[in-house]
Amino acid sequence: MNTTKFTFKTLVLTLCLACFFSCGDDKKKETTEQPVKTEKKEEVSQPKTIEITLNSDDNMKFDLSTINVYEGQTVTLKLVHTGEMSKDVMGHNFVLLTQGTSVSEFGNSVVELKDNDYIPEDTSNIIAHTKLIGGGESDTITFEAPAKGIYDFLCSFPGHYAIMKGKFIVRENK
Ligand SMILES: [Cu+2]
Repeated sequence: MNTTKFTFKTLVLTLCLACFFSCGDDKKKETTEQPVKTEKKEEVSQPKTIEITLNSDDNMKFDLSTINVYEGQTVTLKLVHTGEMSKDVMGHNFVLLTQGTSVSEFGNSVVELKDNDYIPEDTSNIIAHTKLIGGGESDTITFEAPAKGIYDFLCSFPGHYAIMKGKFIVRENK
């Protein structure tokens, strides 16, 4: 009997030791995999609509240099002119260009188009735009966010795009 008990104890002890050493590795793996679990928390779908206010002023400036939205969102953008100058001398608009359209080339191509508020007849390079406004005025537009990517926006009043421009960033909606 004693011999049997001793053998059994030895067997249990050996198994425990074997388990202790092999389990050590598994615990390390679990620790390094933890950051993957936290990523799942960010998979919250974004709201379907987003409202953006873009201010412009008598100093020829927008108050935003980047606008962030998510793919699939309906964007309501309100352009406000907080200054007092008329649209003939300090007019502002918001023009969102398609990818691959150069801000400077577009800006230069519309300088003669005062009668059409500096918007070309062919709008194939424009995703969305407001009307041209002067001090104290505002204009609100609603459009669907384009596919994920980085787009340029500008004010197309002659000469303004040098300062009045920015990036419209569309992120993937997970
Ligand atoms: Cu402007």
